[in-house]
Amino acid sequence: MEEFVLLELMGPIAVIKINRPKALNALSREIVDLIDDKLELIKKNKEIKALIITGDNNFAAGADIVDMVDKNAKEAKAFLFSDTFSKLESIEMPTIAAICGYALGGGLELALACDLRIASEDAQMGLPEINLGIMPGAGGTVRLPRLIGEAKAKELIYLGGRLSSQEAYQFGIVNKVVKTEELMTEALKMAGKLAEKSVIALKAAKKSINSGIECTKAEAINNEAELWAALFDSQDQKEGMKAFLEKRKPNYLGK
Ligand code: DAK
Repeated sequence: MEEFVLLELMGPIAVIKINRPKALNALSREIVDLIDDKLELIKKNKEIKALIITGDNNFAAGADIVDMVDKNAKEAKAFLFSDTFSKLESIEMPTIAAICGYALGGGLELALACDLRIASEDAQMGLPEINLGIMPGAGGTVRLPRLIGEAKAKELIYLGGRLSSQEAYQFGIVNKVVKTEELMTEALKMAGKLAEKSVIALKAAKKSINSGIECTKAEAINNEAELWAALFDSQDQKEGMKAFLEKRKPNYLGK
């Protein structure tokens, strides 16, 4: 049987690959559930320090329209992607979406739930739901305006157009554009750099940034100070600062 979602472990880096090429990796209920299963496995594995999500030739051309066409409101609600995308967003380790081909609708929303996005030069991104008589419903109207601002997000969501990777870079959706054949090498290189850092410092930074967006500025500053101070009870903080003073590379243990 065809495996629609693959999980590969490469030392401290986990790679989730969506593998449904016949439908351009359209996200069926089954695929989202499989991604959820992989995220649960990753959460339990303390050796994993960074996660890459990618797709075979295409990232994902959206939620599966065949699955959705006949749904009523109640059924559409139960189709639910947001729990899995929120699980991805809040997973402790840093996450990278390695985007090739199409990342549309729910596909782009999946990438938006990642911390960082690298796109190949042939990638195309957009939220075309409006062209289907619906709107983005898995974080698109929430995460995109926070990421790139309201005006640009409204332009993309209202007009339902597609952006090239260069345009997506200019919009601030992707962090980096790379040659198509170098996408995974570059994503692994970035994940490798992340894996060399103190995992607890990275987790604290992610927590501070993610929660800071949700609360008031004063609460965020307070929260940041708590998370920052807590790092001083870690071996990694001592190692990082001693290594600097001893002019050597730090060896972080994640404690
Ligand atoms: N769903 C199902 N099948 C799809 C698909 C999709 N999203 N995208 C592509 N395919 C299938 C095509 O039907 C075709 O299948 P066959 O005809 O070969 O059987 C095959 O993939 C190849 O596609 P094309 O022949 O169309 O290929 P082209 O190169 O000509 O065009 C394209 C590629 C990506 C431009 C085009 O396929 C396209 O426009 N696809 C639809 C893109 C789209 O509209 N995506 C947004 C879907 S709506 C939720 C919240 C949110 C959502 C879901 C739930 N809840 C809160 C519960 C998300 C909604 C969406 O993402």
